[in-house]
Amino acid sequence: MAEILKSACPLNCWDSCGFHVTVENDKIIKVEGDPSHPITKGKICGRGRMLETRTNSPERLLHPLKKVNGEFKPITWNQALDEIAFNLKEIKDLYGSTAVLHSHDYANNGILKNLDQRFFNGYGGVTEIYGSLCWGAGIEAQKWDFGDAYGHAPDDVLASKNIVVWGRNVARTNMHFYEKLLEARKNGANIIVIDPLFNATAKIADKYISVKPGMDGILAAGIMKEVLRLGLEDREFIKLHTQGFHDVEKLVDSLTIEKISEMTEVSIENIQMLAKVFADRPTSTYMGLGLQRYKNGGNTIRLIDALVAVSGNIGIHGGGANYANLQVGQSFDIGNLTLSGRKTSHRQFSIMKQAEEVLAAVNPEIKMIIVTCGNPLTQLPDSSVVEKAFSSISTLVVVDQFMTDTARLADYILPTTTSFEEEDLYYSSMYHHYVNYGPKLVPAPGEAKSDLWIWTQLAERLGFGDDFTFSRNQWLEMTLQSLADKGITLDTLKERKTLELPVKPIPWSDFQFKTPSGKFEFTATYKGELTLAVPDESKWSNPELAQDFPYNLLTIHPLRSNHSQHYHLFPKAPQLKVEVAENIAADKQLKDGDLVRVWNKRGEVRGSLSILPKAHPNTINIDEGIWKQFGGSVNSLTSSRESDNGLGSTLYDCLVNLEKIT
Ligand SMILES: Nc1nc2c(c(=O)[nH]1)N[C@H]1C(S)=C(S)[C@@H](COP(=O)(O)OP(=O)(O)OC[C@H]3O[C@@H](n4cnc5c(=O)[nH]c(N)nc54)[C@H](O)[C@@H]3O)O[C@H]1N2
Ligand SMILES: Nc1nc2c(c(=O)[nH]1)N[C@H]1C(S)=C(S)[C@@H](COP(=O)(O)OP(=O)(O)OC[C@H]3O[C@@H](n4cnc5c(=O)[nH]c(N)nc54)[C@H](O)[C@@H]3O)O[C@H]1N2
Ligand code: SF4
Ligand SMILES: [Mo]
Repeated sequence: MAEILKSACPLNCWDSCGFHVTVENDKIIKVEGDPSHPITKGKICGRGRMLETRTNSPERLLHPLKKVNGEFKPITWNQALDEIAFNLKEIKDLYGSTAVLHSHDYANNGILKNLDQRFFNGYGGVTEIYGSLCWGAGIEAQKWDFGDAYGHAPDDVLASKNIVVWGRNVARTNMHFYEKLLEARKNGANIIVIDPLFNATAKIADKYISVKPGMDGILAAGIMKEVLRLGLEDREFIKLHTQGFHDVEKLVDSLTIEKISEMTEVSIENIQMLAKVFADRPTSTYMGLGLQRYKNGGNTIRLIDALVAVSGNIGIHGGGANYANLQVGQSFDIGNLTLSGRKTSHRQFSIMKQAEEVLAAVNPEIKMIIVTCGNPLTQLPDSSVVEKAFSSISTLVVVDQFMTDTARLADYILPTTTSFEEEDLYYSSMYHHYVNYGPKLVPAPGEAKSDLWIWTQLAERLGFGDDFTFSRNQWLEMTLQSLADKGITLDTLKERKTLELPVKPIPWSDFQFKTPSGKFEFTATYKGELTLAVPDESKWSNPELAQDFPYNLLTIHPLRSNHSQHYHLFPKAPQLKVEVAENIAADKQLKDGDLVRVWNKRGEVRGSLSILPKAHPNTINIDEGIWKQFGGSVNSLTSSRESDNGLGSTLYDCLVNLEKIT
């Protein structure tokens, strides 16, 4: 008989939805929204619903595989684990444990997914990756300004007079915030969207501002310049709670408003309009992650933070420089899980440049890469180098559910469970502050095993099995330890399925910042002043490059797939679509459906053209995540450079050219 059971979405997404899952005869039948979830209220997206297909797909990996003479052969778990453990032991003895690279991303938000780190720490400490393709530049920027990256509780936006959505593709990537925007609009809030693409969120805005990609920091400086010229700044907040304001005044004096308008390709009237919007408090700012994936990404977020501060919108109801909400993740005792004290060796590669680092590594060279919760071949920048690096090392182990582009390169593939086949807790530090419980609902197909089971087995073979002798219940209790006195225990969570975490709904309302000075730092204590930096690939920084490659390439997140996770499950095979601004199509006399080639010095892709109405001139978009077999990866075009503060990617800082092919 069919049963409807509660669960939660594991996908790396802003929304962290609650699910109602229909289960019949140990099989997932349907995934829907849980109407009783306090934030997501029964609505979920197609990616969530398709977790049914992901779980039941006949393409699931069912047995451990080993590549022998270029072909994958099924082997037993014992053989796979014995051989990998033997390899790990030998590598550690001969070269040291940092000859192993753990390459990962965050494809699954489950708390127990962190136990991979416990394994690698117990092993002695491997080469780890630092930084983030996703939000790294902006997180670091907010740490310099505020001391941490905290956002307002979802309902607080209903108190805003004005809402500025700055480079966040809300309708596509953050559907429950979109619902809130509709509610706020009904209440009379004024919504402004700043984005180079006229996306679905722009359609519901009162005003859409089209900006040249990568120029938002300069735009924020221009708005501040106007705020100051008109005397609309919040003098009291600046005087009592900030440090380095004088540097801001100097900075905005260094460019004329005409120059700012020329660089940002935003009219002076619109810059003046935005100054009045920010001064008309409370104005909330909701930044996306797309806008900081540039060389100048850290400065971009810092300049927007500065604008929010100068206009007096910090720490107030209906305000905020909302980017992420790290308070959520900080609620848990993740350190209890990872046991970083166990490691005795240590080396780090940046996530962006891991492929180059692998190729260049000495003392020790990389002898083995273990990939978890990531698909580096499609998701890391500059894929041709990634392919070279991941093909060059003697042992590549990939833990995944499907034969991805990365898995194809592996020497061993270990088949893992989907979220409905194991128990875990899910949360996201991107938007709301509720933790969700996800029980095991169905048995895993074939011989698929959870990531945790794999670490436990390997730890046993390597002699630190005692670190893993805990039940799921015990692991989850360990993670929730610090929350017990707030009434959040595993038992209550199992019973209620979702619980609100004790985080501040309006961060910084006490004006006690976590910076060294305790103030909001326009000039960061250790890190220096704001600068009016531009992207690496632009006519302002590299005119010759811009002559040969005149178009900005964005590779934003796809509507129907979470990165690379859903494309192969579409009923109709996806195609690579090259979306171009109207002026490009007009200049090159192209029409919808034309076959085009997009290239730069790093690589090329081919696809069919689609004209994007109202996109910023000279802008192209190709959605990311597309597998090789469907025309990908768009990352053959992107650069592995790091952002200004070293911790973010420059995925959208990318100039290309385009031509029609037959
Ligand atoms: N459907 C779907 N939803 C997702 C995901 C997915 O893969 N698919 N992934 C999830 C994850 S991991 C993340 S990180 C989030 C990301 O969520 P978002 O930040 O919303 O999405 P991105 O695709 O990273 O960024 C895209 C937005 O930034 C704009 N943009 C790009 N460059 C600039 C710029 O220079 N200035 C300005 N002002 N805007 C710019 C783009 O035009 C686009 O509207 O989405 C999550 N949700
Ligand atoms: N050009 C371009 N590139 C981008 C981006 C962009 O905007 N443009 N966005 C970047 C961003 S924001 C992000 S967050 C990254 C995401 O990059 P990734 O996290 O690498 O991408 P995903 O496709 O979500 O997932 C990777 C793999 O994890 C597997 N997986 C899912 N669940 C599990 C599990 O429980 N265990 C294990 N072992 N594996 C699992 C999936 O099957 C999939 O093959 O991509 C980045 N890359
Ligand atoms: S992908 Fe995001 S919006 Fe979709 S169901 Fe999962 S958490 Fe919700
Ligand atoms: Mo992301």
